[in-house]
Amino acid sequence: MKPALISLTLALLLPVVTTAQESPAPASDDTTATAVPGVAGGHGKAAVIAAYDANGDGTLTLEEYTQVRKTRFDEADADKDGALNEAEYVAEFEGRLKQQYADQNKQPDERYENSMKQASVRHAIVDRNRDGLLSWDEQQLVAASTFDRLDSNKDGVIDATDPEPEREDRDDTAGDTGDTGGAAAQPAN
Ligand SMILES: [Ca+2]
Ligand SMILES: [Ca+2]
Ligand SMILES: [Ca+2]
Repeated sequence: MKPALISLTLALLLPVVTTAQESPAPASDDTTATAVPGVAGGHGKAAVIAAYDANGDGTLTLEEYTQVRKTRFDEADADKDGALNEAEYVAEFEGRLKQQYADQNKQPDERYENSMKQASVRHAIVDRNRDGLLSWDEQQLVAASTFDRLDSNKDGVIDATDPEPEREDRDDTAGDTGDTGGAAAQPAN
């Protein structure tokens, strides 16, 4: 069983179910732990392309990335106030995590619980102005750094010609906010 393929397939099948950054974020935690040879990390470049490449040409533009994320953001915004509170953010994340576990015929385990805790931590991190709400502008800040990191040859698009970034771990959502996210993303096991 190849977690990378599974997460890719999942991402392709459920492109619009996610939101805030990060669709591939949860998958990554899992695939990272189970060691995926080809796709280091899981929410690395390939997973992100698979999740956001709207027209399926293998090239992810910033426009596509933004458009898909906006759709997901709006879907997660349950009370339609234009921002994601922690509950909305975590609920969206859990939806993806559950789907991922179901796809792999797994039951929620310790890693699941850790991932959920991380989601709450991430919300606090990406909420730059600490008003308890992840605004679209704040979301865009995170996304911009993620896109820039994955566009490692800096030609404005993410595709097969971009060398895989060296540090692609878990900062899909947390971005440059290393410390907290990093610690949380390294479960005891
Ligand atoms: Ca909201
Ligand atoms: Ca905020
Ligand atoms: Ca590129």
